[in-house]
Amino acid sequence: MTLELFDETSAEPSHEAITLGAVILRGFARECAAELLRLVAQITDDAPWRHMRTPSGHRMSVAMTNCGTYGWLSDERGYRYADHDPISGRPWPPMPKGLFELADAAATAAGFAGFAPDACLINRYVPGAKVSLHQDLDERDTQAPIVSISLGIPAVFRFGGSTRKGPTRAFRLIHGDIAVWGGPARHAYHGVDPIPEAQHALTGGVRINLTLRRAR
Ligand code: MD3
Ligand code: FE
Repeated sequence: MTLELFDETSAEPSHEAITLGAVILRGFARECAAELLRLVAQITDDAPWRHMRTPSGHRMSVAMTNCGTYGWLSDERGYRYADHDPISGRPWPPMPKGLFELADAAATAAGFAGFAPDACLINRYVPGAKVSLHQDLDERDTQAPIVSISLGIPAVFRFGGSTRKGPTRAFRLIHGDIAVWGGPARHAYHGVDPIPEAQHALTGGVRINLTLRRAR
């Protein structure tokens, strides 16, 4: 395992290549982070945080919601995208234009011009919450990348290969980082280690991650 070390106070945005098709754009969302958190608060007024259940019945430690035309769901029927929030019966809140444009700009900076996300899964982590190693396989468009925006307290993100076993590399994702995952990295196994206790001026003791996707 390698833990990528860097200076958290570094002001300079930078590109950090992970593997072919994957890059971390350090600080790409730092300046608009407060605005993004306001947008998340508006979204969760309409489509509140909820802990979904895995198809096997386990409650996920991460709370989730969505915005965009499609939202990702997990329940006893499996994993899928749906155009309505099953709690309210209404369409998911629309994807804010600024969020769409930020994701498109990040994708372009990573070499994926023309990204047009139609779904945004929003994850909320409290200390101890985690996401086990998994692949993102529910999106129909496998050419499009996934753009991930990290806000609030840090996480250790784990990146593996095309099988669940085998080595993983760990990367620390902090407030304002954007990661783009496409091409050969698109179907790699990945996860998030249990989040350590921390405080952030804008989010308190939580981490928010937004993943923008082309679902259909
Ligand atoms: C690498 N979220 O929502 S974001 C997920 O931090 C998810 O909340 C994590 O995994 C989080 O599915 C990780 C980074 C990420 C997202 C999708 C990927 C990395 C990826 C898809 C393929 C490869
Ligand atoms: Fe994922």
